[in-house]
Parts: sequence; C-alpha cells; structure tokens
Amino acid sequence: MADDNSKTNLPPLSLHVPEPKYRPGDKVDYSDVAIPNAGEQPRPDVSSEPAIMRDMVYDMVRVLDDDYKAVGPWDPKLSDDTLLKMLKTMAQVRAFDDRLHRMQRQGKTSFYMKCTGEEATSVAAAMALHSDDMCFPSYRQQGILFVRGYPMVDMINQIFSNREDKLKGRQLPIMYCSRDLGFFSISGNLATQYPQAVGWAMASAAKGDTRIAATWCGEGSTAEGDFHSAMTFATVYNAPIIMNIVNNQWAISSFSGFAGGERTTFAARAAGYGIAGLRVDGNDPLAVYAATQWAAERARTNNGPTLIEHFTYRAEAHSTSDDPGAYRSAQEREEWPLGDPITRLKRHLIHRGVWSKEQHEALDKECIEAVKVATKEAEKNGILGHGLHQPFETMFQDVFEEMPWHLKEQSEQANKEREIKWPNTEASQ
Ligand SMILES: Cc1ncc(C[n+]2csc(CCOP(=O)(O)OP(=O)(O)O)c2C)c(N)n1
Ligand SMILES: [Mg+2]
Repeated sequence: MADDNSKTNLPPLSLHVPEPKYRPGDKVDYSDVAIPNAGEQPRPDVSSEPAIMRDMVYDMVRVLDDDYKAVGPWDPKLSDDTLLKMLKTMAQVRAFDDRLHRMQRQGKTSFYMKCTGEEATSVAAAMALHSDDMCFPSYRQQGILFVRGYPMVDMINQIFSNREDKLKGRQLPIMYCSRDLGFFSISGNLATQYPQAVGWAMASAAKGDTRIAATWCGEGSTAEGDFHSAMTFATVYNAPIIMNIVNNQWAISSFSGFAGGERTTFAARAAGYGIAGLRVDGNDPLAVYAATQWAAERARTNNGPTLIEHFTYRAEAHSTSDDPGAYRSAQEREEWPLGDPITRLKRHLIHRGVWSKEQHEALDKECIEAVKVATKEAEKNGILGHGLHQPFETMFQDVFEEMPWHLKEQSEQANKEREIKWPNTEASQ
C-alpha cells in the first residue's frame, strides 16, 4: 500500500500549547514588544475603506510621547477642562475600586472586580461618545457609569445587594445596569453583549435613529463564538457600532496566547471580516479618546463598524476570587512598557501647566473621601449576607413582562415552603 509506506518516515504530528513567557519569580523583559513612536500613525478619513487602512491593525495609535506631550494627527486637541474631567474621573474610579475591593475583604460583599490600569479604556472612550449612545460593557467598564454620572451610592447599594439595590439583589455584585444612562445590564457569560450590541445598533439604524452602540469585551472573550457572529452581522449590515477589545494580556490565569495572541494582533480580527480596525495604546487616554471619536464619527455617518483593540495591562487580580501571584510574574506590572494611564495624563497636564503634583495629591484625597462618604451612606441600607434585604418573591419578578405560569407555580410553592420553614419571619413577608 503506497499510502501507508509514504507515512512511515514522517515525524509524528504535534500540537503547540501556548505558554506565557513569565511565571512567578521570573525576570520580565518586554523589549520584544513593539511600541511605535507616538504621533507617527496616519489618521485616515472616517469614510476610508477597511482595506486601505489594514496596516493600522498591526500598528498602535499613540498620542502622548515620552515627554508627555500630545503629538501627531490623532491628537484630539481637547480643552484643559475636558482633560481635567478625564483625569478626575479616572482617579475616582481607581479610588472606588480600591475601597470596594477592601470591603469585599472585610466581608461586606461577596465579590468585586477592579479595572486598575485599564481606566482609560472605559473613561476616555465613554467621554468620546454622545451621552445617549448605547453601551454594552463587560464587567470591567465601571468607568462608563462614572462618566455618565451614575451615583456611587447606587453602585455600592448594588454591590451590597441591599434594600436600595436597584437590581433587587438579583445580579452578582458589580453587574450593574442603568437604562436611563444607556448602560446595558452586564452579563457574566462572556461575550454575550457583543451580538446584543450589534443587534441594538442594527435596530437603531432600521428605525432611522441617530444613536450608535459601543461594546467592550476582553481579549480572552474574543475566543467565544458570540464575538465572531457579532462581527459577521456587523460587517454584513454595516451596523453603526464600535466594538472594543480590551487586551489586558490575561483572561484570569490564561494569557492572551490562548485566545490567539501569539499569532497576530486582536485588531487583526477586523481585517478578516472587512471591518475597519484600529490598534490603540490603551494606557494613553488621548489615543483611546481619539480612536473612539474616529469610530463614532464613522458609525454615525453610516460608514460602518470599527473594531478597536486597546493594548493595556491588567495591573491587579482578575477579581477578588483570583490570586495572580500564583501564575504570573509580579514584575510584569512594573515593567509594562506603556505605563499607567492616570500617571500619563497627570504628567501631560502638568506639562501643559494646568496641573501640579500637589493638586493631584489633593485630588486623590478628595476621591478617597468621596467613596468613603458614599460607602457609609450605602451601608445604612444593609450589606450582603446580613438579612434578606428584598422581599423573597422579587426573585421571580421583572424577568418577563407577564409572569409565565411555570414561574407563578414555582413562586407560590417557594413561598409556601418558606412559610412552613420560617413562620413569622420578616424574610417571608
Ligand atoms: C462563557 C464563559 N466562559 C467562561 C467564563 C469564566 N470566565 C469569567 S471571566 C474569564 C476571563 C475573561 O478574560 P478576558 O475576556 O480577557 O477579560 P478580562 O477579565 O481580562 O477583562 C473567564 C474565563 C465565563 N464567565 N463565561
Ligand atoms: Mg483579558
């Protein structure tokens, strides 16, 4: 048998299993990460064909140079006031994260997720959108709520699942939702927001509306089928949407290589679908703003969707349930070549002569104080695990406009059982 003979001398097939470069204790050297100079990337017209801007998915849009000056065609030329608002919002998000993380450690809630180091990817992006554009975030874009003025007390009420929790204790802490602010309810199931966002954007266009949609997911989530079906619908129907990939290098303990990051950039996914793609320095708030502004204008003028990869770094643990010390080198954060978004914007504003070290120290104190006040206020409404803060039957409500028969039956049965097991308790009201 000729076929069999021809195989005998072949080497056995093998698989490549990605392995991160650095494990705990390893010395980190990022000199192989290509970081182009700020200001050198071309800024194509928003109506450009994706094919002519294909190089941009391998490049990196950067505005702040090594001396913290804003340079090049992507400089959004924002006013001092806008930049100060951006800085203050990012500082507030960081202070909020720090305190709420500690509250979880104190047992006041069950779960928390920080976005430390990634604040620009939500704050600067949300600032470049119209306030009524619809956002479909993942669980690490709390910055959008801060930009849109959602009260910290309401966020903390949700985190504590207490009496004033607008979501009535039915969502995992931090999975916020605000219809009024165009903030779609966060789902723990990765990437489901992508097709939902594209569907919303298509509906907006079908209705002749002018609002666009923006969505965010992590680089790990791009391995989900939902990401790819969303891309297909977006390109087929030229949906008015901005699709953000926050490439923070890690998906819990799996590094970006497991989502394809060893082979190409995440922005390069755009090219395969014929979608405009931008790869951005995600720790440069001006670059994030400029890219979002470009993509928003493109979507709003019926030039179609944009995929933006924000190249950043998850500076802390994935969540309060994670310990990155077990799987990655602590030096990664220190050596990260794109620095920290708050520090970079702070230095830019100092360079402009509108900010100082002392003012920044005062700002940090103010932010810490503001979260403290909000936390105290929210604690008055109860903390997680200390009593049932919502009437029991609310767990069955608000999912369907009209409760279907099977839920009615389950609800009645559950209430009966509670009355038998815990008669006359407040919880069974
Ligand atoms: C469909 C699905 N698969 C797995 C998980 C478990 N999970 C939660 S977060 C996460 C990592 C996601 O990483 P990435 O998309 O990079 O986002 P990041 O947390 O880094 O912001 C995983 C695997 C999940 N929630 N949903
Ligand atoms: Mg990630």
